[in-house]
Amino acid sequence: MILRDAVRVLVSNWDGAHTVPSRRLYPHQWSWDSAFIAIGNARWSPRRARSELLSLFGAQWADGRVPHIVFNPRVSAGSYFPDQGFWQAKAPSGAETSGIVQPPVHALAAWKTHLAEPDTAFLRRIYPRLVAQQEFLRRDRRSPEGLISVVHPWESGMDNSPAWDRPLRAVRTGASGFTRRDLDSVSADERPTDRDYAQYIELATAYRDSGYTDPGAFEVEDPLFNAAYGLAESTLAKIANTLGLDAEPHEREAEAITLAMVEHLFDGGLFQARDVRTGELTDTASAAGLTPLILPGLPADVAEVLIATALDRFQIKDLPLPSYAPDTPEFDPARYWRGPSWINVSWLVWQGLKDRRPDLAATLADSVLSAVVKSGFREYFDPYTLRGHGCRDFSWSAALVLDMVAEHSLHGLKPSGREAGQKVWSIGETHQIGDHALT
Ligand code: 2M8
Repeated sequence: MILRDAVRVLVSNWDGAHTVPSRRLYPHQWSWDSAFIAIGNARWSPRRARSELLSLFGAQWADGRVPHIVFNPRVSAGSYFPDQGFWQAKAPSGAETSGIVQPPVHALAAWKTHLAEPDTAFLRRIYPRLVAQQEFLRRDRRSPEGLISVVHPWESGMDNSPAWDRPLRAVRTGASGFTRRDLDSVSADERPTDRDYAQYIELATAYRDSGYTDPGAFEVEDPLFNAAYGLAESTLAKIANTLGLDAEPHEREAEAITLAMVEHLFDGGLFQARDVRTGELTDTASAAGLTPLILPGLPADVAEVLIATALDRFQIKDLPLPSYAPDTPEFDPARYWRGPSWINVSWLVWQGLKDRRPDLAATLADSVLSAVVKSGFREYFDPYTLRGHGCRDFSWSAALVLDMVAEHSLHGLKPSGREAGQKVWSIGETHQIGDHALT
């Protein structure tokens, strides 16, 4: 049964206070993974969801940044590259961390955790930390246009997306003398190339050597990152209201970033990334460009255009959202962020469709669940064959499936039965696992 299997993955990847994305490939704590994992854990163990978020924010830096990796000192250095020796960074708590960030989807995770089991003490504890996370981005990363930039492809979360090919042309490929560990467990044709890695290390080294202050040769405004930032502000408004605090500054900020995104990034039927160094839009077709659908204040006409693009270029009636449009020469159905379907990006778009087009949201959820039924909780999937790629037992795949199933039962949707003889998910079946009943 899919719900039990999802919980089994999360339990076996649990490390006492947080969850690793994958035992072998990613044996530490990752920032946006923990947010997605908390969203899933909230469905069966809100206690674990709170712990996931609080442990991550325990490694927050004094400047408010939430590092993209918090290293587990009990895991041998060298089991992941680049390790703590490379980053040379420490949080005030003493935790060894990286020095870059990831999309700020954590306010949403905190809010969903609270909704699953109301806990104002938890909200009170995490709210100032979530605010500091946003303040870091405003202070260090905001352009005159009002948009937030990322200074490394790893910060976008969609590491080797074709959207970064052009901005990366400005980056040297000189870094050498390092050993990749990802290829120990995943085949090279499903991962970034050695050239990509040389550039990642070049950029991370320059940023580290500047004391994590100066953006190097890569500085882009990514639509997914900015949408997450905007959604965080709308969510902080809800949290502030619940705590009896002033919500208005958050509402204003959410509105401002939404307008700035529409004005500067919306082009050609979807949101583009903008290269801050050249001022040019990337003119690409990443699924990141559909994620602004999660912004509650997105103008209805813009949302309609995005939905038309999702139907036409990303074929969401038939496929579990590809990470890059299949009608492009760059599309690769098996290589990492260059085309395969990823459950977190599909989940974000699904969130954005739920109120606007519940029929399409249901279809998308159905495709995602079909991929999991066929191939298990893999890291990513060929959108056409649903074959699984990357690592197995991947935490956010399990977590977000739990969330999708739980919400769908609320909509009273029926299992599709697309896989002959196999239930895609069962509605009305209840399992008592952890603190909560899974329905
Ligand atoms: C992937 O990124 C890491 C670097 O941060 C890697 O390739 O080693 C990405 O998919 C990223 O979005 C994700 O957070 C991370 C852990 O799952 O893996």
